[in-house]
Amino acid sequence: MWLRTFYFPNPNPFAVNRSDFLKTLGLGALGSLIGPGAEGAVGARNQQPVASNGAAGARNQQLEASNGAAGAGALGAMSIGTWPFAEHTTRAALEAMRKGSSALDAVELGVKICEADPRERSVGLGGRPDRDGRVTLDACIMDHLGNIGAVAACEQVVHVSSLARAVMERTPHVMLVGDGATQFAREQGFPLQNLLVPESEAEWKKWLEKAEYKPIPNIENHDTIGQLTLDAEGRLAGCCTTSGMAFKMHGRVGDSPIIGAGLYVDGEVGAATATGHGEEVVRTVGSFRVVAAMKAGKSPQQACEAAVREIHQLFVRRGKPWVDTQIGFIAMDLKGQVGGFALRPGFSYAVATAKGVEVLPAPFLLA
Ligand code: SD4
Repeated sequence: MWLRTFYFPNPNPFAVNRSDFLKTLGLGALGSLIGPGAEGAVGARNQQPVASNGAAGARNQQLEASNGAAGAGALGAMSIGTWPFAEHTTRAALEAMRKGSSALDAVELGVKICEADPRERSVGLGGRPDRDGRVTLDACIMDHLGNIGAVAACEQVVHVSSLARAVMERTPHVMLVGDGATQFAREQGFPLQNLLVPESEAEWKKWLEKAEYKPIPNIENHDTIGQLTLDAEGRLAGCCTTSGMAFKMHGRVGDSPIIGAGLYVDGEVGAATATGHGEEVVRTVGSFRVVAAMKAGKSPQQACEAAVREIHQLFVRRGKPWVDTQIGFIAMDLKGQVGGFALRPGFSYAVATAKGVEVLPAPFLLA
């Protein structure tokens, strides 16, 4: 529920930017049918961020210092993941790595916990459906050697993270989508099942009463899980898995299964993953941007912040509203330093090291 506020501080967010949002989705004509948004007001709000930067900077430094202290370069294996639910998934990944699992096995094991939990309504089983009532999942996985696999708009498969890994390891391709992904799952012996739980179906039916033709970027209680692992041998891996935006258009794919956008791993530098408004993360190749900044010398914390700032600058340059959107990144480097940063307040991430597991609030750019 808090995310509703997080993403939609305006009690009537659609009045602000519906036409812009639809234009973003290439639905400008529909946007004009619905009516223009209050772009003028949005433009004014775009001027606002500078005021809050100082505060975010201060918070950043604090967080970086504490993460530096907790940094596990010297502590062996570690894992970080988006949102508080990653407390469990990172702990599980860490325990697996302590028992000898590779970073890749551990990250898959971790996110699968979330995918299997029907109470998590934005990932795997129980994920919210699209506007047609179909649950379609997106996922990708990447290891320290640049091996990648992804599935998008995939139905009937709970563990799309494992399916993405199967694409990586058992096909000559890097991504399968829609029916092709489900067909591959069937061929590989993945169980197929209905992913729509009664709670999500009820929400969808409620949504249908108005059926506002606008994917809502997060009415979720929590969100996409992006998780990163570093094993004791210094191997990095990452996985990102989601049901995407609730009530999206059927066939819509966000950033989460797109390597470079929702996830990127450079085995010689570090790794990053994203959550939030996927269209904006795809537009800016967000996770690659974070890793590239680390490669250029920034710490994970600085790199996440730099990426968010650049993305925000692009909103401003395009004259697009940012007030109703959210983007968050987390990152980890080979030394075990971690970072997280978001466009708006409310994002948090879990860090599991030999010292324990903690959920950290991410600093943000705009209050
Ligand atoms: C998407 N990035 O599909 C995902 C979902 C998400 O906050 O993280 N929403 O756009």
